[in-house]
Amino acid sequence: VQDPVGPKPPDPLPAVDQFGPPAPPVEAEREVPAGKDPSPAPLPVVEPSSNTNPALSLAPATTALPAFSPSYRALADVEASLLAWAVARPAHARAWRLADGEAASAPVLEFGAAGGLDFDARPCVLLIGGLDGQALEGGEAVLAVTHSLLEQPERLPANVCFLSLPWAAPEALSGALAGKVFDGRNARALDEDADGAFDEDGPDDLDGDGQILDLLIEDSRGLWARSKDLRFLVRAEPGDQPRYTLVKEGRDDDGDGRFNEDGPGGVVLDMNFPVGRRAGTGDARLGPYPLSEPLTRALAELATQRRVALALFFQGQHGQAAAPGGTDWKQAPGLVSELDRAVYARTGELFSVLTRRRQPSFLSLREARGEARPGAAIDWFYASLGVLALEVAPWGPRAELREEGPARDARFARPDGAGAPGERGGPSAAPRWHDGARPPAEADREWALWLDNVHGGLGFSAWRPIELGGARATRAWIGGWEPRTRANPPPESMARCLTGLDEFALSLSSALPRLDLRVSELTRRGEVVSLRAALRNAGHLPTGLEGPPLEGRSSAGRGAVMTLELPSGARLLAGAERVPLGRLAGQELSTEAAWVVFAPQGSVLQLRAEAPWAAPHTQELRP
Ligand SMILES: [Ca+2]
Ligand SMILES: [Ca+2]
Ligand SMILES: [Ca+2]
Ligand SMILES: [Ca+2]
Repeated sequence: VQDPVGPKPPDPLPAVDQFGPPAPPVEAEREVPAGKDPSPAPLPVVEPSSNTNPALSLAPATTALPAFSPSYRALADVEASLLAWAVARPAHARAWRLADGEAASAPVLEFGAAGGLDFDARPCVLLIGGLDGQALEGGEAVLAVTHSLLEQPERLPANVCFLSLPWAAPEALSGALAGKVFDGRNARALDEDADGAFDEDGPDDLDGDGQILDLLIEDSRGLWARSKDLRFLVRAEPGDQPRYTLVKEGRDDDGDGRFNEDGPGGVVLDMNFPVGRRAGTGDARLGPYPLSEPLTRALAELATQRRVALALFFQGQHGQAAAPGGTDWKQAPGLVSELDRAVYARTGELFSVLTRRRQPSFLSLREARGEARPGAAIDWFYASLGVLALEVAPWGPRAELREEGPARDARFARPDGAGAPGERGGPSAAPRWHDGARPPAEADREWALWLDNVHGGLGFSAWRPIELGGARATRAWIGGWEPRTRANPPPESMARCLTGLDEFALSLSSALPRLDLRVSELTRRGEVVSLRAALRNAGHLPTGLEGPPLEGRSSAGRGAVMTLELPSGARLLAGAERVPLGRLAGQELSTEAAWVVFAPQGSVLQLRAEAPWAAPHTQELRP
């Protein structure tokens, strides 16, 4: 599954089943004794600040944050917003650029609660928008979450650092905003068809209507056939006729018989990571080698330098929160280990509650997207760094379908008759368009429900015949989803599809583990000191993840650790200097460790606790 690139995968922890089936809510300060099987509680939702009366709001450190309202905006506007927010919140935020000095760099806002540890020593939450190069609404999601968190900085969890990158793929997002880039590729020129010419055959506006939609070409070897819904296609099966090839609207510019086989760009940054690349062999979007692009390399370096606990990638058009597994089939064991699936299931439930969207509690990236996603960033963040990485899609058919209503089919209510079968007259007319045997794929059915019940049936351009010219008399049709319907939300849906994402990000980051040392004995007899201590995880998420189920790993590694540091003149008589405690679940108390130390009077011992997702904690002991 994983190519041998990037940091070593995390080591497994003792096989303690810390997560069983979901349990009813429990009190926040429940303590789970060591060795027991703590039943998992739902992750708590952070309540809105109780200090809601503006007259009573005396938080002095803040000035007015410039207002924010979601819309389609350009990179310069994104960057200007981050700079303005950093100026308005000097105690909490600073703005900088990732891959500064490269052709494409991405603006960053780093922020967190005032006071406490330096930002780069804190556990870190990444909020990344549009790394797929398509999700402009992902950029708006990161801006909206960031703005909401900075509006009430007193709600920010202590000692957690947030890194917001709203436009993580600036070249492709700029292209998407201008309607020129459709598949998320950056500006690197590639010769996809290896004919020695670069970018010689990209999409064109064939019918001059100002839009580039889809082009359907009748082709006996095509991969697509009709469905029962005349708008949608299904994957062709043996015996299906006629069949179609589906491409972006365009002509065969170089006359090689293929359409749009070498368009502008480039690499999809979200597919440029080292995990699962074999599934995308021959797909130029993955790039020539893992982390080949300056921005993906800079992002990976940043992630390895920081203590990243949580990474939310706001992108995709499935409207759900997807876990790693971009190449996982439903039945396969999958990239995410059993133990970690339970953690992901709890985040999925939290997402459901806070966004009021129905979704399966565990959903792999491949299931959510309905197709393989090789080289996906979340797969690498999870598999190599043990990060709780999720793809959160603000937009999707369910973003506005929160309650089930009676289904209505707007195709029969269109006054202009659009949606009627695309036919040509005469004896050579194409077979009727709506005689497909199979229903559309599930995703298409959901989008059809949104289109008809929420969007009044507008936004899908009915297939209409077009002359392609050239030697072959090929039948072809232009049609499909119009811009800002399925690939990105209509402008009026933008704010609605971001609802609840700020509370989701805040609740997850507030649930990160917190280390609490419990010293149960500290006694001195002459120069001999006896010490007993345990470590409690006072947060609601575990201290880290197990990582993917890979063979041949040793069992030391990513759990919580207590370390006893002695001053000069002192020495250990019994007990270990470094005590690995394994992974601690939310609220779990570790087993107790004991030490006997030779320590002259006046010695100061340091007991230090560390864990992958938590701020380190040191306690001074003066026996
Ligand atoms: Ca070429
Ligand atoms: Ca190209
Ligand atoms: Ca057109
Ligand atoms: Ca061509």
